[in-house]
Amino acid sequence: MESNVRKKRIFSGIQPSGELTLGSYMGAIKNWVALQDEYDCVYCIVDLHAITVRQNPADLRRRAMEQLAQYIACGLDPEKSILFIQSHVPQHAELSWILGCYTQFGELSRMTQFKQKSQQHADNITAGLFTYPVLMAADILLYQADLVPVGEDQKQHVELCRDIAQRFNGVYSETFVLPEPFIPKMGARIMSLGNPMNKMSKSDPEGCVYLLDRPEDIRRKFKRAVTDSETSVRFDKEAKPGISNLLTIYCASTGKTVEEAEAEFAGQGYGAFKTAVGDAVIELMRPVREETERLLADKAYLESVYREGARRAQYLAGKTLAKVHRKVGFIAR
Ligand code: ATP
Ligand code: LTN
Repeated sequence: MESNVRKKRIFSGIQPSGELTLGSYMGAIKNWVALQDEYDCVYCIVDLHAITVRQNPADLRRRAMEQLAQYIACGLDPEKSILFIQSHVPQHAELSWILGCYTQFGELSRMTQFKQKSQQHADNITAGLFTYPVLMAADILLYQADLVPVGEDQKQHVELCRDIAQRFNGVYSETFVLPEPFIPKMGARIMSLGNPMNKMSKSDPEGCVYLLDRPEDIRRKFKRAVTDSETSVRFDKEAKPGISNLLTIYCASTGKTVEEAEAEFAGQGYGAFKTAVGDAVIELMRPVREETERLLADKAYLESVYREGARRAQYLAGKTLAKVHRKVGFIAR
């Protein structure tokens, strides 16, 4: 009765398509760390996904390594969780092909991220960009994940994954666990500092804070953050998107509630508030940056982590893929 005793499984991943940001930290990684003790966690660096838009090979390689160091520096523990690089586990691409044959063209056409990215990269709308969510479904289903901790923007993809799994199970009997998105209450959607109507994203250097930014850069970015023409620090997403975003960041950094933060800055004006938010983020990120730098100097250790991670991931992924081959009607190897 293995299924009754096993801890629930978590899977999540981030593309090494840019430097990690405060958005990816607060929307995803922070949660990943908190879940490590209670769940059986598998965390991936999804480099196959990254090449759905053009990447410079040297940058991609460097960023994948940096991302692994950052995962560990943020508190992911390779002794507790499986940390690995997607292209090291061939079962992801293999299952992705099979699942693509159980996914409708219409479903993929409706994906918001595809619509956005195909506008951003209008000269290079590849089949890979279109089938991106199928590969993501393969990531999740290979590990029979129960929960997928992600930011709000990835909810639609996890729901599609669930639909594909349900369809496959319906045709061939129970094969995949149906996963659910797990979205944080505070920090699900961190907005750009330059334009609080847009999501904070890696590809917008001034609007976003990178985990490896120096304190002086962080301070400058918060000083320049777009606010509004009032003076009161009050949470109101519609009327005050900039201030509300800063409050979200402040609370997610300090653990304070919105009410506590509003009271703290009552009557103080925006200048003092922005400085305090910047300082809170600087203190939050300082140990992460220092530990990342230390780890990057120890390549042998990082290599041992991703090798061991790939070995453990392949074992789990291989079991699911064999089951899928059997169900679909392939001859056993
Ligand atoms: P890109 O700009 O290349 O699309 P990104 O910065 O939007 O990348 P990823 O790094 O691919 O996002 O996202 C990693 C994880 O962090 C995902 O789970 C995503 O939901 C979450 N995330 C990313 N940006 C934010 C944000 N601004 N607020 C909350 N969560 C976010
Ligand atoms: N699509 C996600 C990254 C991603 C992912 C996954 C997240 C790829 N595979 C599996 C959770 C589970 C993104 O763009 N942030």
